[in-house]
Amino acid sequence: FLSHPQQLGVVAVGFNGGQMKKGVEAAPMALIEAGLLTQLQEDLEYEIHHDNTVHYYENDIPAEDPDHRNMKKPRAVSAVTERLSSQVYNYAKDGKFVLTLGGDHSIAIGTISGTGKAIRERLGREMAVIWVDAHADINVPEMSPSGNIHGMPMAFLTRLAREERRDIFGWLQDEHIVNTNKLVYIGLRDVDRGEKKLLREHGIKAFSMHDIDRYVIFYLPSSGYTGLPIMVLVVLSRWRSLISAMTPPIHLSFDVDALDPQWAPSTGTPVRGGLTLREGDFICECVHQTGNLVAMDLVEVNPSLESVGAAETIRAGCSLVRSALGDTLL
Ligand code: 6HN
Ligand code: MN
Ligand code: MN
Ligand code: MN
Repeated sequence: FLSHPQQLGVVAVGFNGGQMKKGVEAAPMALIEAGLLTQLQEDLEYEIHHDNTVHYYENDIPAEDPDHRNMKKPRAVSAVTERLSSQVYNYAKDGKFVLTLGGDHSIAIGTISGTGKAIRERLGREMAVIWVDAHADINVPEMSPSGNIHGMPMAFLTRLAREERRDIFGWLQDEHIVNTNKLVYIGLRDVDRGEKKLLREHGIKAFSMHDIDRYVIFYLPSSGYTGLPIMVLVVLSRWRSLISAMTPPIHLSFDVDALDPQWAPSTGTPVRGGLTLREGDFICECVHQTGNLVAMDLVEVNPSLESVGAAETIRAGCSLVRSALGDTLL
């Protein structure tokens, strides 16, 4: 029942408070207007559960929100992600696949805590997280160069960062937490010094762009086809039935800035040297083929940046989601 659940819960999160640039809150509407949900319903035959609302969480955002431990807008991000966590949980506890359209990447504190809790209750298992991003987003507040919480979600989700105050992520309980040995990164190329140290110290698995280039070169046939970057995922998809019993349920958190700015220019923190759209789609297809994907976030599309590239970035985002939801074969 983990493989390709046909029930799809959609949460549209118009939140930008995890970083400083306006515009990322408009992404869910832009993705929906581009036809994403219609495609999932009509082409991929999902039954979609959605409240037809983009949530801005105005009533959860406090008027006063001074910095705390170097974090900007900590109470706003905490309140919004706490609310989002229960929205996601409510879909996931019924066995629905949960698709969350962000919003900046701070919202992953809500989505991953929500699915993590539901999977523990339903299946008695720890969930794995595949984080596809140019960035590791695992800064502990004190070591963040920016104070922007979208660079910190994995730190709170793994408890490498902890805060007792209930209104600043103190609501995160054991059932929400991700084990560092259940986290894998793909696409990293802009990792802060403190983050590198954490990844090393905790032995967190990561496929950097270097690893992707290495496997692409290794597998590159003379035709110039640039598929097959992620050996491990390919292996997973080959022995699906054997491996799926051993593979944990997977939450895929996809930051569109994992793609090269050539394919996704409209994003708040673009970094050159990224994935091609085809490589991004291929990763999503392989994750889908494990049969164990239970949730996906698509974040950091900002249609107001790089106006010429906005439509292209939105199209890329739609393509990634379709790939993760099984739009692979003819
Ligand atoms: N994102 N590592 C930088 C920071 O400010 O902590 C950039 C974070 C980017 C976060 O793209 O989701
Ligand atoms: Mn919604
Ligand atoms: Mn990023
Ligand atoms: Mn990110």
